[in-house]
Amino acid sequence: MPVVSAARYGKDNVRVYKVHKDEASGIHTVTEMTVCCLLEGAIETSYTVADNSVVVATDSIKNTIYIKAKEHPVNPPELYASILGQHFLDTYAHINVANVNIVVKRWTRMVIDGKEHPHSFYRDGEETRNVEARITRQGIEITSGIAGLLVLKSTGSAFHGFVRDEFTTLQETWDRILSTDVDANWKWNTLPNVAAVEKQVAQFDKAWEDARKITMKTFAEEDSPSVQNTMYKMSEQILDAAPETTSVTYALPNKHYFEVDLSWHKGVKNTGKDAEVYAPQTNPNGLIKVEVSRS
Ligand code: AZA
Repeated sequence: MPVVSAARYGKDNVRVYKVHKDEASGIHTVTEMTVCCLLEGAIETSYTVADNSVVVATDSIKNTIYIKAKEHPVNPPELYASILGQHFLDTYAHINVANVNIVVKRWTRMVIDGKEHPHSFYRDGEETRNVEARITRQGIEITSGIAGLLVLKSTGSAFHGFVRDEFTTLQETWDRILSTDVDANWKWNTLPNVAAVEKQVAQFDKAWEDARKITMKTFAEEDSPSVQNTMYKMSEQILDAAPETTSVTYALPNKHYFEVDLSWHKGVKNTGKDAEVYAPQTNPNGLIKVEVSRS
């Protein structure tokens, strides 16, 4: 007879907004996030024999997401994810794992006439701050990350010395456009419980800020010999900046910008050192991934 070898279920795409209103100053702080919470445990019978007595309804999981957001801080998202997941383990003996994923959108405070506005914000890009937490009775595994940070540099990138074979048409280049959509993640040492997560809250925000800075500074300042080498240098620095992490991953699409030969029009020069007008490519794109761990 077939067996259920893996199963998880829950609510995905739960959108949550929370405002903190500081009474004294009148300053509001807002957070908007999308939460996915999937449970694992002794739930096989719900699949095999329609035993719903082991099922916490996904609607209840959604409600729990709202209530826990009301009762507890939602920042940093690593802490909120841990608190939410721990609730299910504390409440249900047959639930062994809560997988909580959070995607936080940007709401950046407006600066009006040089002053930070107390309650107005704008979306400065599609970049998100992400958390994937796996909460178990043995410990809490957390991976934090950045996704959707679109960057481009108009020079300071090269790619040469690569394999040439019968299928190679790509020319070597010592000066090219480099653009990518940054997806970077850093995995934390497993923490024993929510109290340990709470103790290290400052590190989560610091690592996120450091990872953003390292990614952008390295991207901007380095003369990149390849995406591979650049992402390795970024990973090394994040491991240094966040000693409680075990590994860093990057996934970087290489978003190509092709030169356009315009010589057909009155001999216009638009290639090599004369290139100014390019054709941005939607697809295909290179995709370069790495995981860098402490040796
Ligand atoms: N890495 C790069 O940085 N650029 C490339 C590659 C690669 O592997 N392949 N084509 N262009």
